[in-house]
Amino acid sequence: MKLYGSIASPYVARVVMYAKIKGIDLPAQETPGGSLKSPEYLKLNPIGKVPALEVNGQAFGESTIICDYLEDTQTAKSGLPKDPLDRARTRLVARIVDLYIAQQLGPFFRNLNPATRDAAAVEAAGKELAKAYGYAEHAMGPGPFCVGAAPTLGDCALAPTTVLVRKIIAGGKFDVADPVSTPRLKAWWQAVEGNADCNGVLAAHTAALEAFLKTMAGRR
Ligand SMILES: N[C@@H](CCC(=O)N[C@@H](CS)C(=O)NCC(=O)O)C(=O)O
Repeated sequence: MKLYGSIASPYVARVVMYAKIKGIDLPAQETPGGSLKSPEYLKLNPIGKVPALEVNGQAFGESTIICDYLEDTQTAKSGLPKDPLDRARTRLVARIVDLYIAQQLGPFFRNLNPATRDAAAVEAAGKELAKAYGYAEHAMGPGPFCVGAAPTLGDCALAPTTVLVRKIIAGGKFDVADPVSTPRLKAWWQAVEGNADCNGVLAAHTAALEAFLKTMAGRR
């Protein structure tokens, strides 16, 4: 099994963390051909995004589908809660990250430069982002993790994306409040940071993200 992509990506970090909580070491590696759009990589994953997982010469993308595959094939330790309702909750948190939180990040990335910023677009995205974190909190079960006393899929989706939101969006560049501000989300974050499987992946994700941002700043 080969996982392609950079750990700087929150989607790649999701899969690496999910593997970790299942007791599997699945480090991310460079895409074949050295880029997301190389012919070698596009042959494996025509979507041209990371992550992708290669298994016996066949590959497929989409972080949550890769997590599902790991769940189906690596059965020694589950990355999902036992109770069906709790499973629904943790999957819903991951879906909210993809459909409602991630969707609000574009306007911020497109408006990093204060001189050319579309203030209205950024303000609207900030409001929607705060609402989306509210949806995630509402989907959570009893804590301290997204659902229960151990990290599951929802944590693996929400935590790396939250690192990105805090570093790039709520870290002072924009007038956006830290999304980790309610008692439930603060307790959740503390649990994730205090968990050995999660925090190693988050540290690697944060370091890679910082290096990526430095490179981008150098190019501007
Ligand atoms: N829905 C996808 C999203 C993956 C994604 O957007 N990855 C970004 C990196 S953070 C990417 O590859 N972007 C390159 C591009 O869009 O060209 C997943 O869950 O895997």
